[in-house]
Amino acid sequence: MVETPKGNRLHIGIFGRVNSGKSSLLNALTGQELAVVSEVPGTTTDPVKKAVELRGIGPCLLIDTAGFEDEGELGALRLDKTKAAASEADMALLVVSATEKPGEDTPEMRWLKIFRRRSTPVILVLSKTDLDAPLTWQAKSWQKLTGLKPVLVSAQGRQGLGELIEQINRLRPENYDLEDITGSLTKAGDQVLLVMPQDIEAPKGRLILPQVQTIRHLLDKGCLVNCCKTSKMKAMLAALKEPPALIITDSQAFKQVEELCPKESRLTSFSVLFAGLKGDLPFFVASAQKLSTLDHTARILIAEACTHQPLHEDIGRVKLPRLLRKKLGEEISIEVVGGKDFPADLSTYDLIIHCGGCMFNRKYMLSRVKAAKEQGVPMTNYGVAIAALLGILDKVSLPE
Ligand SMILES: Nc1nc2c(ncn2[C@@H]2O[C@H](COP(=O)(O)OP(=O)(O)OP(=O)(O)O)[C@@H](O)[C@H]2O)c(=O)[nH]1
Ligand SMILES: [Mg+2]
Repeated sequence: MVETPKGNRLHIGIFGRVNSGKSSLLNALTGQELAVVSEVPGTTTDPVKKAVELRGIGPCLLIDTAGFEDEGELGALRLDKTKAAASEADMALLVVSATEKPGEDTPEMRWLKIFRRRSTPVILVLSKTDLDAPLTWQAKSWQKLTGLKPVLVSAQGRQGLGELIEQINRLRPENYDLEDITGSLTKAGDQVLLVMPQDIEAPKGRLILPQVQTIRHLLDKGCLVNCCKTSKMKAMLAALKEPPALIITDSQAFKQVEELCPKESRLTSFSVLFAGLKGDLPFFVASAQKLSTLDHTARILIAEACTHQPLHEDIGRVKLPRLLRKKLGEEISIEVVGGKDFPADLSTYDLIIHCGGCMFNRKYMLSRVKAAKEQGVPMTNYGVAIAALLGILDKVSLPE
């Protein structure tokens, strides 16, 4: 039997305070006593990784971690390992015991921010629900604080595990392996250069998912793939015999890369390519071009799939409004909606800007596109709108 390579397994990290029931959850999910459980806080010291085939999920790698809030020098070392596990996780189960009080100033809230910064999907698990605790109130309080509806689980009573598996399936990052990410922009044998700034947002020791998926896609397509950081682009171009057919970079590095881009090469960005995977790219681009016709009287709807609490430098609530106000004027009207709250009447808006929709499937995104089209309202998405606001959209090559 050929083993599923580790890299192709869904990496599910289990995080939470010491003694919150993380190891017990791993055992309950697998139905085996794989991790040591005890009432002594700090039982798990190093991340425990188990490659398992979970019923209803498929091949995954479960990562049990040392709890947060560990004291002492050893604690700092453990914390580093937990952080490394966090950057490896495709999704995170954030476990909070029903015996703990919800609150803004809790380790869970701090870790949630870390996961969100990395765009890691999080499932909040309220554990030990067999114990005497005001569960309904607890669940509501956590939901209010995090925007996430907790899944109620008792590892001991084996309750709530089915619901948890359902949530994992609903939130698991979509596998784009079969999608033609670069579409008409590449063909077998083409030389493609990826210029990838590795900034502080990039997880330590890893590439972010869109970069990994793009590389895999190009390899499968039979392209000749080269990668470098922005600072090495000049040296890379000099080392190549011919200019690459396509150069792909990040929106933030676009201007710099464009200056060095040979005239024979086409240029595009990761966010625009991924914008095209979910949604209607030609419509999104045409709609974003409307930005140049709007002024200070504009009414803009920003729609987010997630219902999470606004974070500092959140794209939908901070970055995008800032760019929009800078371009159109401080007094423009911006309305932000989250989750499934999408107004039925869109006719009062001049433009809709939707998030990438990683929480929605393509079908659902397209139903919103259809509603916008039917009401004659332009709709674009974050990646395309940002490219337009930065003045680079007309320089981006688009796949057909
Ligand atoms: N009643 C009840 N107790 C539980 C449940 N899950 C875990 N416990 C108990 O909680 C204690 C801690 O459980 P662990 O699974 O070791 O917790 P952990 O989060 O891995 O702890 P550390 O590794 O120390 O960070 C143990 O005494 C478990 O028996 C549950 O569903 N119900
Ligand atoms: Mg443990």
